[in-house]
Amino acid sequence: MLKPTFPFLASKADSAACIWQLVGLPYDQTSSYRRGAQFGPEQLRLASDSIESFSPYCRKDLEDLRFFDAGDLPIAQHPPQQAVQEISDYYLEQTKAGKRILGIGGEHTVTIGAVQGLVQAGVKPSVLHLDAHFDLRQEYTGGIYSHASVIRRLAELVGAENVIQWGIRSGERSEFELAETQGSYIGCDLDSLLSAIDRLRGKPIYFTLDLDVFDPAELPGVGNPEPGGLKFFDFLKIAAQLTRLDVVGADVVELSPIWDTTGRSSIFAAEVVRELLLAIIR
Ligand SMILES: [Mn+2]
Repeated sequence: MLKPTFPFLASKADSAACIWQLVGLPYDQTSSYRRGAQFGPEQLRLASDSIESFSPYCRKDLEDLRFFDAGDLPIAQHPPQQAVQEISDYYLEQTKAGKRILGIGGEHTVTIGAVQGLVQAGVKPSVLHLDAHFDLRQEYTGGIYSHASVIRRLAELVGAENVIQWGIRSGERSEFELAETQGSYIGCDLDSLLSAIDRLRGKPIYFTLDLDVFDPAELPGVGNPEPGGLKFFDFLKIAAQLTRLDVVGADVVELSPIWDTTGRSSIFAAEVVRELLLAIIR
């Protein structure tokens, strides 16, 4: 594990007492259009220094939560299968020890390792997936471990009936057809997501948030921006609803800070992580 130079805002040093940990997953070897997601964890941590630990929205403070920043898994240079395996091994070990992880990407491929580790540890979560893209390809650019085939792999791990996809507004015809056949896609309407979350109460949930689900007018620093999309204030409504769920793992992926010279995407992502931590940590 590579220790972070700048730990995420308000994370505690007393790691043994924390159930939740932040883990950086700096990986972008399968990025298909614009590389740069491997710099996401570092820039998100740096940006966290510029925001408050107190949320004016839910009126809770990160200072009151127990979590720590475990640093980065050293996977940046690995081929995809090896990166997925090392992430999976780490999640397996931590889950067996009763720990829960919020992963910071890195491209979306990292989520395969995260959920694989949970499943191998005996936790079979339902997956809640927010993204501009389906990521349902069988394989992409020559491999089955790709950020364009993540959800296809997750459906194999937990069952397609346990996957919910929201916010998608780009994909091949075959991906739309598969999503409709397996019933995973619930559209882009906020109310449909809020009621779907309500139906997930009582189950273990893995929440995976591809930042390109947001409108690139608000968050341009992603590898594959897609016009339209989620607004920050609507995300706050989603976060408020997530407080009702038993989230056993989560990730925030695809921040690619080099594509936003203003730096606002990293700050945006840091606030998303703050609101997420405040929603899911008990
Ligand atoms: Mn995406």
